[in-house]
Amino acid sequence: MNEKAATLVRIDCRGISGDDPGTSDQIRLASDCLVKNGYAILDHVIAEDKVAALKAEFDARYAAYLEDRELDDTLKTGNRRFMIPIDFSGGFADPSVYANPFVVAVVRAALDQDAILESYGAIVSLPGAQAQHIHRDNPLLFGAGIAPLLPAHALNFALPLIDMNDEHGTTALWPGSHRWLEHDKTAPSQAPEIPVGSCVLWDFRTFHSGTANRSETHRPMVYATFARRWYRDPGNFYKTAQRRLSFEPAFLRSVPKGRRKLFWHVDPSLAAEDGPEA
Ligand SMILES: O=C(O)CCC(=O)C(=O)O
Repeated sequence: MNEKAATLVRIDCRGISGDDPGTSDQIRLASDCLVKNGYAILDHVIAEDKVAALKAEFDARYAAYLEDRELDDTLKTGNRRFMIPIDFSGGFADPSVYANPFVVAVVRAALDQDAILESYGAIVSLPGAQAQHIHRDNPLLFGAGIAPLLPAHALNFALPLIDMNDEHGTTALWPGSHRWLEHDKTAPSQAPEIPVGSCVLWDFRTFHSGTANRSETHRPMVYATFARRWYRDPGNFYKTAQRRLSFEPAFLRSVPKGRRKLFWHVDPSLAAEDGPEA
């Protein structure tokens, strides 16, 4: 663990044994960081060359989405910024991407063992995208004052396909804001650099905002929403053509043991079939 500032904790996953990451102190630290700060940064969760291959695949497959217009299956989330569905195929169907062992270990520690993968896609900021409005991913549960005191009910995972930094833009986060009723305009934010191979996880309640993309290239980041089994994102999927999870039936059969439960809201038999990783 390196500490840059009081609240900017980064977990280096290279030191974590892949056999049972759930038992590692580093994963516990990441989960504690989510509970305390509302987000956690995991470095070296995935090989950089794998992310480079994903970027090439993304550009080839989703070229039609790289324009400043909302389509039936996309959502405009800010100036020149869009949420788009990603199919579970090719590199995007690699379990080390959609259900990375380190990420799933943190998710299961911070939510529970029954957590699901609720939606999967990408957020793309186009060149020249302005800073996004400050927001939470959804309103507080029950719209109630007790909601900031509760344990997390959903987390977002963001895996940048190019470095997230001041030039390409990153995601600014307000530490501790998952415990706020309203945004505190006087509170400072953090705008962490997330290099290729690293990722950031944040509590659905944490205030955040994509920063401007000052570069001449688009900045895609893969996202996955992990949630408690009963929760469905009520705000970001209101158009008929939008897809939370997009896959061919064969995909579910390819999900390895130890990960199947992430999909038991779409096929309950997968929970019964699940077990320790093979
Ligand atoms: O683009 C980003 O860095 C954050 C995006 C985001 O929070 C959103 O689109 O809701």
